[in-house]
Amino acid sequence: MKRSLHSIQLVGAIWLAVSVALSLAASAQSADAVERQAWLRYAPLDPQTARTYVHLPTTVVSLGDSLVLRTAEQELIRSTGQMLGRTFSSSRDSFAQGAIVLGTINSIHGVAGALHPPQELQPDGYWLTTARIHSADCLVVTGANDRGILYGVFALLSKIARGDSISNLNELRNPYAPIRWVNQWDNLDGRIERGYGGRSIFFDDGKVRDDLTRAGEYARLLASIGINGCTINNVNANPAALEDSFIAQVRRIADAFRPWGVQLAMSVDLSSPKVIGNTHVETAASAVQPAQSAAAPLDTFDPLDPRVADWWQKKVDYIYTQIPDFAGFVVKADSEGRSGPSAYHRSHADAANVIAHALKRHGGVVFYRAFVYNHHLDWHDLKNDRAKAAYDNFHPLDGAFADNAIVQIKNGPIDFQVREPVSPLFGGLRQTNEAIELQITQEYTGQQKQLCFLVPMWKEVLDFDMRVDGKSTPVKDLVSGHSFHRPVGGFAGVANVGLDANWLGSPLAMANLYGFGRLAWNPNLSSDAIIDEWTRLTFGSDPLVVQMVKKLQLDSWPVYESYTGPLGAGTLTNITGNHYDPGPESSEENGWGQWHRADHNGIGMDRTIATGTAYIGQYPPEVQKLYESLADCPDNLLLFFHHVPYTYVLHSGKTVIQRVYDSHYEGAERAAGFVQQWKTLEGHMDDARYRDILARFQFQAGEAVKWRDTICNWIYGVSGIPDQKGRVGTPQGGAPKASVLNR
Ligand code: GCW
Repeated sequence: MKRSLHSIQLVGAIWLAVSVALSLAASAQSADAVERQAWLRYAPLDPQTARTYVHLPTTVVSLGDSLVLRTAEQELIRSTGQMLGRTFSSSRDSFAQGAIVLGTINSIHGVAGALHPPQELQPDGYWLTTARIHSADCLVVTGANDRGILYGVFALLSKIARGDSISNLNELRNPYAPIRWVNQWDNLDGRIERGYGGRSIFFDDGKVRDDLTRAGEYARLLASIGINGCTINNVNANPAALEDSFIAQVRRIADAFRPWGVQLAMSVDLSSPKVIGNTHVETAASAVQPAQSAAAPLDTFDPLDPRVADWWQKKVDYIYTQIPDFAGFVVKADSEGRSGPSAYHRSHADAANVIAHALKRHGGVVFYRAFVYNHHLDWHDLKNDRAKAAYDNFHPLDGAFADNAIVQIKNGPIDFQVREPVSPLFGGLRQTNEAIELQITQEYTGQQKQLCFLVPMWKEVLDFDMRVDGKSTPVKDLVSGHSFHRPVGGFAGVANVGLDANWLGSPLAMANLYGFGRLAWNPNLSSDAIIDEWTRLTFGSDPLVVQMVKKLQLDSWPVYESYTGPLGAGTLTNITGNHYDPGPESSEENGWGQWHRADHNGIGMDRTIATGTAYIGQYPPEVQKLYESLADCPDNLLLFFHHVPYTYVLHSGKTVIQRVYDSHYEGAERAAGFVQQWKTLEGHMDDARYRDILARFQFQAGEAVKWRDTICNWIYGVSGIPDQKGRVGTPQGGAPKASVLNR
């Protein structure tokens, strides 16, 4: 009897444990599902705000039946219903009670002939307006193409989610540039190079994942911010990605993207023709099968060899049989050990053009990365300078690239550091298409463990006036093709989202993905406007939350800079290792060229024309003038351009060394302040999010102290000059540290 009672109790306990575990799993799953929506939560509006949309018609009439238009319709119906608590439904032609009408401008003319946009609608542009159609008041969402309609729907939903008025709508928006892409650095085995949000959403164990739900969800997020292309694999490309059998798998990813108007692109290795075989397909064939028996690889990848041209053509033709809307390729060549045209003494233009030519008949494009440099530079030679590499390699080739080739240029001349000047190459190409490459994944800016909202940095870059020919030529106009009337151009953001519920490994870091898309759509938006949108969409409109989240985001880059690398000192992080921890010694005495040239007498790279590497000479004359003289050079880039004694007095009146000490102490203090500021939000959001982000700020505060102490002790060790405020280099302060650089 006793035993059976025990076993009943045991069964009961197990049942309870299992059901608790199941319900926890279920609620965890739903929390995950919400997190995955990122800024597209579309939470129910408070009743008062919801009432302001009472006149929004609940009938949606779509003029057409394309895949993207159907996506737009479903997104509108589902999300308005969720936010407003009313039932929206689609109808073929029921205008009587008023309707939200979705259609291209041509199809809208079929029902409202007199409706003309106030300015020309460009591809992907949208127009939200009102019209009388069949004697009923209608809200019209139109575009030049279906993608424009989808973007218009997202713009409308964003307004409602943020409680903006939609009465008397008349808003026409065209994208600033045709190219608005993200790059993913996903390896085929499922790891992501410089990815901090989990494993690949596309690949696992050398294959495309069976479950591509996340790929579809990602495309939805991308579409909502106007991104129209996504490169799915690492620019350090595995040639196997171009095996025919692999392309047949990649086709499923393109299928997941397509409803959202996101076109798939791939990174390719230039040596592919020599590594993998090819199927001989007829382009006209209706049902081409993946390779049964691939031809043997070639014995060359020389871009000027006709067999290589033929190889690329056949490969590209095959891809288009599988993925008819394939967008194109990204190429990293002759860089960091990748193979490249130098193997055959050919130019980068030769390499780009053989691929561009193969893509041309299908409407595809090739991005050729300008991130080409020698990573075995002799560090003893003070005239050597990695920063000069992109311009030196590509400026002489201006005009030699095909019309559907685009040179993809990182924002700065080194590599996504916390502070760099803009790459001079933006001003060095007049007859070549350009795109700017920005890094959303925070490789050198805290790896999503620390907050660093990059939109203000990107704005500085995009607004920087290069003064080509002494005229206004801001970087945003150079890369979008406006300045020199190029056929294409635009923006590529290295995103590296992963399977984590919050995509990037941190909920607040998602503002960078959002901000990249918004800037690619319109670089004239302010940082404040972008972060305001993102915060309201992600956290709702509680004024305290909005104000505080915005403030923290907008403060985060300057704070991160102040404790990791003030005065443009370059890379003080561990560059031969994780690119995260402080490691100032690792920058020097190696061939990577991310040098700061700190020694006992001074610090900084002399890049002047007069006495240094002459990097400054790559800029147009007005910009040269800004940086060449010590007197004019802005403090925040001083050590990027000049080698100065530690006692050099800045524009601010402080010496360099004192500024370094003060900046690190202030930065660490401000990072600690983030914790206190965040705490004011307790009870203003769901507890899980509140605690998660609090823990991140607490961690960051500790990291800032680690950075402060490492850098301050290091620079004291190198310079021997103590902190005037007694924090470093005194018995009370940090101990001096012997440095390999103390030579
Ligand atoms: O900064 C470096 C990164 C590499 C990256 C490279 C590049 C994909 O550390 O991981 O490789 O840039 O942009 O090609």
